Amino acid sequence: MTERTLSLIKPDGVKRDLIGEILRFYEKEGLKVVALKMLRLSKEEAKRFYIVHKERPFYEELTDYMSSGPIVALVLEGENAIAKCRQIMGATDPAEAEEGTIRKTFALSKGENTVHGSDSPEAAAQEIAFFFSDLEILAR
Ligand code: FUP
Repeated sequence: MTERTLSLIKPDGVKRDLIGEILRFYEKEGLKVVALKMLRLSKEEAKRFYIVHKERPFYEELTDYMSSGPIVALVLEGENAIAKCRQIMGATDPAEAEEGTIRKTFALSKGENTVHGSDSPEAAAQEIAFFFSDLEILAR
């Protein structure tokens, strides 16, 4: 099934000039970039994006970090894009991520873990709409 998912290159990834390498991880596995932009989230926007984690002890730290510098938002399209993107990213904690994944290769810690990817069709739809209008998503 062709799906779309939302991925972010987080501040640590942009800061270390990993945008190109991260796009390669996705593109070489057949995920197509159908929308892409660079932006910086305000603290309030980061809190809204991660609202599902509002009760978690790391919410403040996470949203401070996510608003600390530019990020890249992208919509990826392909067969089983949601699961495939998460497989390419690897586990949240780089210490637990499989060899060859983005997080195993680049992540600095469980918090500064370089990329985000939607975890369900519902999250993907909501997260894509958070960053992009329909007009900004291109047919390929
Ligand atoms: P993931 O879906 O792999 O991005 O992971 P989660 O949705 O569980 O967590 C979202 C973000 O919260 C992670 F990317 C980093 C941050 N986080 C922490 O900082 N500490 C934790 O213990 C868990 C998550």
